[in-house]
Amino acid sequence: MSLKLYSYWRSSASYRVRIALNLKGLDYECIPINLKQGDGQQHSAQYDAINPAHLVPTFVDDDEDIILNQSVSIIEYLDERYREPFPLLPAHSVEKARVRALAHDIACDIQPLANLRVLTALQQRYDLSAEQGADWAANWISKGFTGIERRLQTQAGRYCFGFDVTLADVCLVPQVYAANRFGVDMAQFPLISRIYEQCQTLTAFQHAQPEKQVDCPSG
Ligand SMILES: N[C@@H](CCC(=O)N[C@@H](CS)C(=O)NCC(=O)O)C(=O)O
Repeated sequence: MSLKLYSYWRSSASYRVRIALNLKGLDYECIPINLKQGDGQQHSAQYDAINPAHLVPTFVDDDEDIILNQSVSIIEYLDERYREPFPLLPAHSVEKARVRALAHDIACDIQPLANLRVLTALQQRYDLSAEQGADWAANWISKGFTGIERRLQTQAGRYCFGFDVTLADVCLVPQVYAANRFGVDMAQFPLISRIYEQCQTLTAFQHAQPEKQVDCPSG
């Protein structure tokens, strides 16, 4: 198979790309990178050769000799390459910028604060407990979701933007998964919760769920 995704079942950034690959109807090989095994397989010499940032996901297209990191860039690449019938970014420049902004609210301003290496550093350098680490993550997710919930009040339809799935929904769903994991009270965010539930009715989102992945311990 020419398309490969180096992924970790519980990684929200990997989850975004899995959803996009499914929405585009693309068959791909999932290569698990266990972030928790030993010192973390993301730091192995083998993985370093394809992703020196030591983060998942990494997308590989052997036929095209392409190796890409950064989930949002990977999704935008897939969307340009396989645009129809379900484009993930609107054609209009202002709408496109709004969709990207919401995606970046999540991918740039929320997720990095609750990443594994950040939580590990807080625990190792500053002696935080696992519970305090989860509280830190929940705090930043809640703050980010508060702004997103307000923004959605003026622009949401069935999904984040109107009635078509966009890059924003593809980023939102994995972040809600992480929010639940860290104990965020999602009752504070009814619109986000409704869009999350709506997306979960689609098979592309269902098949990308962490629990459905080959490397999920209980999967
Ligand atoms: N901005 C990157 C974030 C990638 C990222 O943070 N991946 C996490 C999992 S969601 C990771 O690999 N963490 C490993 C670590 O922190 O050591 C993207 O969107 O691809």
